Amino acid sequence: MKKRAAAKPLSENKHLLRWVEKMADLCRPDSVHWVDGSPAENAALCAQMVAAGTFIKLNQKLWPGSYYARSDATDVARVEDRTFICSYSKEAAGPTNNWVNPFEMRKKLRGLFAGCMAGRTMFVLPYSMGPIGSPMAQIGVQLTDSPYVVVNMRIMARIGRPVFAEIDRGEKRVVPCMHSVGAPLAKGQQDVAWPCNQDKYIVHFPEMREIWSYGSGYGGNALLGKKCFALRIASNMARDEGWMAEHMLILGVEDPLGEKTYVAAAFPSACGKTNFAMMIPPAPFKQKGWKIWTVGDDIAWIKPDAHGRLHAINPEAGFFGVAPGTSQKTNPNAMAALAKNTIFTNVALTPEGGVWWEGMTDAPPAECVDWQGNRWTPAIAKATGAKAAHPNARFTAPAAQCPTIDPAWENPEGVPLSAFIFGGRRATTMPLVYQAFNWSAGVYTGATMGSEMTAAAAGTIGKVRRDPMAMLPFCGYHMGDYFRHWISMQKKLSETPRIFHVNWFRKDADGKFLWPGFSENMRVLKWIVDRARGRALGRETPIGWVPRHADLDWTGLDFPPEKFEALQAVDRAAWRAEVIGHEELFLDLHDRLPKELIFERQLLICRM
Ligand code: TSX
Ligand code: MN
Repeated sequence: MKKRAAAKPLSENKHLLRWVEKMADLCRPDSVHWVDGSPAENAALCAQMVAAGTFIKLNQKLWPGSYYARSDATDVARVEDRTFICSYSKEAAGPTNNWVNPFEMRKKLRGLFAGCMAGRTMFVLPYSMGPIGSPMAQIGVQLTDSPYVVVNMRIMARIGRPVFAEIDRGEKRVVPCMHSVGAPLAKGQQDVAWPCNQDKYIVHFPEMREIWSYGSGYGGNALLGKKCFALRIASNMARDEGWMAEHMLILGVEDPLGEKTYVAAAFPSACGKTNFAMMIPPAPFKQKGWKIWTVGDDIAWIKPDAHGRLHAINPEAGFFGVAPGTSQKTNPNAMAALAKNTIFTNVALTPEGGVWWEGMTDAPPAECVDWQGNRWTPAIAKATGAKAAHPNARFTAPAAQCPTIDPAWENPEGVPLSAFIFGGRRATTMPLVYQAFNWSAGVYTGATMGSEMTAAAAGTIGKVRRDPMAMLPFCGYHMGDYFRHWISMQKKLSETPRIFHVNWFRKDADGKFLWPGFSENMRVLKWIVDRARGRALGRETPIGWVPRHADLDWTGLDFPPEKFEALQAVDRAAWRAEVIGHEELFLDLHDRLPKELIFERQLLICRM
């Protein structure tokens, strides 16, 4: 066997040392690098990637500390059809996950990983999801042959020496994560800017708490702490241990008395989750003393405390946000967060060495280089429809740089949750806001949520795609068991958070949005926190409690009662079709659906 360059381990943990040795023997990298997480190490990795053509250093006057990357054109998003939950039994994974027998999958992976890191460095990347030392934090070690992954994970998680120290304390189980871009280099072979493999496998072994990812260097496929660990593996841990791993933003609402109310919210993609997490109240609300604080924009780990109140942490340390559509108008706080020390992937590069994406400014630049390296001008875009940035282009930005980051965002005990908000993008049927009658009705609301397809395949426009709790691609086990776990959480709680459903996207008969959204959502959020604190009125409808026009604060916005009635209307004919849609979802999950949800559906039908 070829001799590997000697590496100085940064941990004394025997299991870790033995595993690294075993995996290096399998993957056969040229060298092994234990990641210390230092600024010097990060600078060296970035410089190495600039030399290799993976990174372009941006104009440091415009974008200090920031870099630009273009991925392979075939490696631009998560690959759901190549994502596998390899539990011992197929039934445990459920009908909405891809399942392969774990013994067969291990055999397959051993073949794929044999020699897969030839010509490359294997990084030993320790990371903590959640503040290091927090009782709610979890630890992983990712072995990866991608320096791009290391520098992104440095922003998205806590990495390096302090995590090795935590591992050596030996109090927490470590989740082993294998990752390779699947592009070994023969002796003397020239590397490409974005190595990857057309064959991709994103594999989870839920009982073993283990992740294997092959063939992709992009986002959720490769930054294994995020979707793979913090949602798919953590959802299994959470079910077994009595907590919750949710695809939710967390924000704090500060009222004029200085009291803070925290809420967690789940939305399907393309609903503006990051915008909502960093929302700025309208001017009259600001003047009165209302303020929104950001805890997280994507994932919440939620656990009952000793008094039976739910507390949440953001397991991440950064934002891996969709760039297109992000602007000073839609999200000034995100723009401030990404102004420095940020990695941009698949956006456009301007002649001054800056970045641009669709929706960033009102006027596009006169010319730039698009995400595939081609010259792009507004005229070319008009003629060919070419986008400067890929629609899934991303920024990787430190959460600490967000101007509204909550002072308690790294609180080891988390923040107390008073409400859950579910939402969807719905042109009809769903009112701006309603409050579920109780916990199980609220779980039903989350279980049946979804978005209407916009520009999807022909014939599907307007059809609702159900995405329960926004967890369909992220729950690492049977969705029916997941609903049961939600229902059962109530038994652990002295007080359940109130549950709401919102829809910023209802349209009038002419197809125009009825609600201005963005900052104006503060009016809805105020009603939500006032309801959660028992200080706002509502009206009972068949679907839940809704505000009357007079129950919202309209200072500074002309929104007539008639328009509000249209926005809040509960149309019985539309809801009849809606509950039939719920039944379709339930049929797929029937064998493991908790009876509470069947009963909730019956009650809803009876009330209508
Ligand atoms: O993020 C959005 N939010 C949440 C903000 C806190 N978006 C963007 C979604 C795409 C990712 C929204 N789009 C929101 C919203 O509340 N609402 C809408 C729909 C909308 C778009 C444009 C207008 C109004 C509504 N323009 C005018 O009224 C002028
Ligand atoms: Mn997400």
